[in-house]
Amino acid sequence: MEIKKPDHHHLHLPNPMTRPISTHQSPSILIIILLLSYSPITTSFPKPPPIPILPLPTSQQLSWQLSEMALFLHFGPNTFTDSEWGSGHADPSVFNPTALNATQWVTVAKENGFSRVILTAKHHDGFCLWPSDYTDYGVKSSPWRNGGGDVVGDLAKAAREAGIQLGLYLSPWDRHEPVYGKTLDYNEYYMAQMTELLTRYGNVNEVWLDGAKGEGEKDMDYFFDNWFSLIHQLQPSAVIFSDAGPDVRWVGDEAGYASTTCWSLFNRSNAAIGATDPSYSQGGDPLGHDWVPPECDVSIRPGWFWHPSEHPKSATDLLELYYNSVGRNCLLLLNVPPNSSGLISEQDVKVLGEFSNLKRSIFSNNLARKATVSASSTRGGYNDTRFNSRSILEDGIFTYWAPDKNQSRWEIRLDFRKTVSFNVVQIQEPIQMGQRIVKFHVDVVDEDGAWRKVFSGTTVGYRRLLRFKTVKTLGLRLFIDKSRSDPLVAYLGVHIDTVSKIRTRKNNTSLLSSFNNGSQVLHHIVRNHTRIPWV
Ligand code: FUL
Repeated sequence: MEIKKPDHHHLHLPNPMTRPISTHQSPSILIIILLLSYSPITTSFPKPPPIPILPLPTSQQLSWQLSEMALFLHFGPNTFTDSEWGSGHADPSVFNPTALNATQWVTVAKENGFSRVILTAKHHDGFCLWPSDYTDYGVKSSPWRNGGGDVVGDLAKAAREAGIQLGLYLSPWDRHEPVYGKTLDYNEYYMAQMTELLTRYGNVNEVWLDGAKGEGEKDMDYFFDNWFSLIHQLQPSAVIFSDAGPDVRWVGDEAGYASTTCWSLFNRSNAAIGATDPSYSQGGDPLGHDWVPPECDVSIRPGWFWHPSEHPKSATDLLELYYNSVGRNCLLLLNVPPNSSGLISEQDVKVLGEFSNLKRSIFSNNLARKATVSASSTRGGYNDTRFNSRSILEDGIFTYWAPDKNQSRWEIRLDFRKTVSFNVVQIQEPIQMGQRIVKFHVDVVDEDGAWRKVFSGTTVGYRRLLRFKTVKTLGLRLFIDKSRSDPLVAYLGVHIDTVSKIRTRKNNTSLLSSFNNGSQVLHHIVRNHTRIPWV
């Protein structure tokens, strides 16, 4: 272990590696120390930070990942016709929300920790929630505000005022537009609409595309590369989401679950919109050359659109989703569909409030803050506060522990000094330096002083949340067993969760809670002619 300052000397834990420095050093050692202290070399430069390991996130991808949770808003004629995939022939007169208030949507997002809202500006039915110049099929033909309303405009304004980021979903599949199926004409139409959305409403931080298309639909090509260039030109701070990136990838299911091994590394050349192997998307690729992190889209209700007969999941279900998405290196995109009056239903608001209270009660208290922290080594030496192991107690990813080079052991240790109980550990990597950790494990010390493994895991990435049966212990150690390069740890959290039901899953290194309300999960999704079983 590194040499500690006096107040850190008193480790209470069994530590075979610690050899305290004796005050009765041999005379020759004392002479060397004296000589060194009179050395004529007076300038010493700090050790530079380690080299980041490629591939790396762009600033847009970093800002996306830091936003952690986004609220998805599916809204349109389907909300009024009790349907999911509108035919594209619903009369625009059906669209008539009596109390639409985008400020309410944004407030619900903000109060519950969602820093981004993403609206279906156009879903598969082709109905435009903004007054597009290129079609009459949209709000301008509806009775809502006598055809003078603009849902995208209202949301953009409310989001800007609240400091919430905005994302827009423009469905490629369009069941209304007559030129759909004529490749050149439809691509021109689509890009003209995209231009309207990206030039009229200020900053747009995410553009959401998907490959969904019904059976037997007209065949045509989408000019994705043209679309991507246009989006990046018009909105340089936006990330583009699709099955295949380029900036953010679909996680491979619509149940809100990522794989326990989850890399932001990915090979875009192995993926195609509408035809990516979901298992590839779920885990990412440890050998991937591109940084394309995963986003988990899932609905709070059984459907994506609001239906009078459906109800939201419970707060503990949402907590479960959080563990299995944000807690596995993903962004959680939770769909909370406004109802036919144009508001997020009271039921959903209540559940979201309960969920954020649960989350706060678990994660606002980090027991590690009361512990003495030490590490197997520190880059630049113990006194280099930039890489010191105590950095893991600071929130965020921009301060981190870094070990010395060429170490055979990478370990961070917490000495709690008195017995504590916990069942959740969270770990964060400074992903701006690349995703590094391949394998790790966590030990705690038993009453008889022996170390016992409570968890072994694979990837970490931006955030990894681990649950296990409650342990009572004086100490914890995190071992990085395998890493793509020297491992870096930005945060280590130790928490107690009294809500989740913990159970052990066979053939899985992780211990998971059960998903309480399976009936509310979408068991199948249909994506570009493929039925993908729920995972
Ligand atoms: C899918 C669509 O088909 C669903 O209707 C929904 O919008 C979901 C988020 O994406 O591909």
